[in-house]
Amino acid sequence: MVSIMTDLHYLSQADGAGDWREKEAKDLSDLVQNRITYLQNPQDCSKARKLVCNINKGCGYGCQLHHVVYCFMIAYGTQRTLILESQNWRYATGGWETVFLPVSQTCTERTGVTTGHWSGEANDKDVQVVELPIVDSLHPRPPYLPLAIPEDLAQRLHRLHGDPSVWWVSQFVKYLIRPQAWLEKEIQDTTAKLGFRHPIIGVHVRRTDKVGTEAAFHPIEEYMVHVEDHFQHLARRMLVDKKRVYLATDDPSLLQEAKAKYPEYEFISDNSISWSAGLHNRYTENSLRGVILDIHFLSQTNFLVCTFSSQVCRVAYEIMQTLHPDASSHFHSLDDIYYFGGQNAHNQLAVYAHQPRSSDDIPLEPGDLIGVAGNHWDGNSKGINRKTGRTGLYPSYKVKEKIETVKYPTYPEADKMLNQ
Ligand SMILES: Nc1nc2c(ncn2[C@@H]2O[C@H](COP(=O)(O)OP(=O)(O)OP(=O)(O)O)[C@@H](O)[C@H]2O)c(=O)[nH]1
Ligand SMILES: [Mg+2]
Repeated sequence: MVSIMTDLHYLSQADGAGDWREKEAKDLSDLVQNRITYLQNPQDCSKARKLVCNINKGCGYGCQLHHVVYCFMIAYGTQRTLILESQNWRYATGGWETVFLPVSQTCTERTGVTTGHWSGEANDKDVQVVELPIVDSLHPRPPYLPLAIPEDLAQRLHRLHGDPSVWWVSQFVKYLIRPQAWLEKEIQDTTAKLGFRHPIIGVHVRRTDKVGTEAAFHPIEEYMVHVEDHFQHLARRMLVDKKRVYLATDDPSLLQEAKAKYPEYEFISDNSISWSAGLHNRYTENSLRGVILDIHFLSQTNFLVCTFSSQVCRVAYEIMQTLHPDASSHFHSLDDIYYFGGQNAHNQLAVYAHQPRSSDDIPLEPGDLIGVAGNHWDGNSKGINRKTGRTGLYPSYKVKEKIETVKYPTYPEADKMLNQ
């Protein structure tokens, strides 16, 4: 398996295909970033159509960032400038701009001639300022939601990336998290202070309030099996001078435990960040700095081992996509498959027939539509066959992803500026 993966890696670089991928990834990202920049900086803010999004969803940083991403995707889909309200943010009363650049240079006021709550793109046509609720109470639901991708980029994305849906999400994250100067410097200083260097594998261990309620407890040993596996994989194509692990966790006792149990590894981690991540200190500016740094370093690793039930790791995985042409396979999740909270159905298409091997299995016929619920990471996935209505297990290799495309508006004015 490892040798096939290594061959595939080298094949992907052969014949200049690697250079093509690098350029195509950059071109696509530039295209989308430029469109977002165009949308966010209307010449006359008083006339601009706006979508208002308040960051203060009652949840953690990863969840709130995804909430803003969801707003942004609908803003892009309805061609409205996103107005981000973030006063009295639970992490920083000063708001979003205490850490990140404002989402617009020219238009941050929500004022307008008419204002209304979201009631669907067509109904809101003549309303200048539309307020968006959290995705959980969104009605009607527009087509502009993950995991769909825009039709005008679909072909290129399928050619470039192993998971175009994540790539699309990652473009909004990329724009949103452009750091303020102090944060940029903080990231550089911390990189040096911690001795963050490649190759390195990122491990995120989500504990405290998550365990037993929303996710199961996973001992460090479970993560390290995959860390060791992947270092063997890396060693076939690069020099692994030292097995470095970037450890991010909200459990401050874990670093000592990991060091004691795995002396042949170098654990890079700031224990004071873990202390600041506990529920009692969580909603503070110091903790915000910590989680931003942890996510930054996780995204910079060669490979991520974590639980995708946590938005912290899903954000890191998304950012990782903006740093490589295709990092869709650079992770191992101990629990969920990738998802976006509030997403539309995640479907797959059966490509091979399947006869049940036991009562846990469901039959498949080529062409059947399967709503996937999860991957058991043992060769099987669980889901519902939408044709037969039966729920159960099936071999993961017998299906392929069905990626929905949505007709998003195009941005010819923005694209023209890019080509000049
Ligand atoms: N610095 C740091 N903070 C963390 C870490 N894990 C969790 N946290 C904190 O706990 C919060 C968890 O809330 P969310 O970001 O919504 O993520 P989650 O709880 O894992 O996922 P959901 O329950 O699905 O929202 C984070 O935003 C951080 O504030 C970690 O590894 N490092
Ligand atoms: Mg949470």
